[in-house]
Amino acid sequence: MTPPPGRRWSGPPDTSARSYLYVPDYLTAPARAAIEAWLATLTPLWEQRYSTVRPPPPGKPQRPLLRPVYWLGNWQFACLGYYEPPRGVQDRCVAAEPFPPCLATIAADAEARVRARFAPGDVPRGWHLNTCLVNFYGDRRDGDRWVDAARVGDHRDFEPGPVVSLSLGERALFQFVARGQRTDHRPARAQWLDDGSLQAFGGRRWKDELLHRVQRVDHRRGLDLPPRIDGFRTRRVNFTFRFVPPAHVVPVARLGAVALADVRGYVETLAQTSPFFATALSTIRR
Ligand SMILES: O=C(O)CCC(=O)C(=O)O
Repeated sequence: MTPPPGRRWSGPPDTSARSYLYVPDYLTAPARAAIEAWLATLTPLWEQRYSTVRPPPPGKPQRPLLRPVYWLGNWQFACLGYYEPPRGVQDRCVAAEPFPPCLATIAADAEARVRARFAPGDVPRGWHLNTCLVNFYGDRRDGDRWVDAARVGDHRDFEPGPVVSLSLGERALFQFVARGQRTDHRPARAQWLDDGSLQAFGGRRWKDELLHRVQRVDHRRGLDLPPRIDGFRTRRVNFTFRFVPPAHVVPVARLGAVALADVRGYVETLAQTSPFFATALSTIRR
């Protein structure tokens, strides 16, 4: 933003150049192999947008999310609403599995890169990457056709501080856009997120003023990434690392009754393959 003629700008400094990072070819071959081996052990969830045990909000039809997901650190179930401080913090972030070693190493390295580069004011006190959303992008089977579902609409990530994202598989067109901008308008910034790349962004401009989206994912390499997911073929996996203040992460057993009823079925499903959620389930069955 430029100051009005004849006036010195007294607003907050523009930190957008410092507080953005893109590292192509970030992932080494051994790190990739470890992540793919870990991915093969997962059973992602294909959540419904709203509760399946209560009616959806008026005028909002129930629908499945566009893609299967997995969360680490804490699980933000879509039916509880995503973490959105200051008001949307209670019963939104349910304690989940810790990062496996192959992702913990990357989170620690990414944190160090962010601290070394980003404007200090864009890294809140206590910020560390304790949450990860694993997004599976690909084609969904619809009867005897495959439908491309590899995109994410305009949104903000409300977790405080920088967000770091690691991409695997086909490259994705990631765009920062002004609010209300039509899809065919020029984005404020576009970045192809290549296979094995790391992106990080923080600060007012990237986190608060602009929205971001995944416009499309290439379809060039015929990839079918792990794990096997019934009715879905994955050609890109994205790991978005974030920070949720620990005080806002709640063990499943401490959820309020309504929230617990909303997520119990998901926790039962996760418990079939995740020792962490099997233990969590045993604490609510007593
Ligand atoms: O897949 C990506 O690159 C971005 C995902 C994203 O925007 C999000 O998880 O909030």
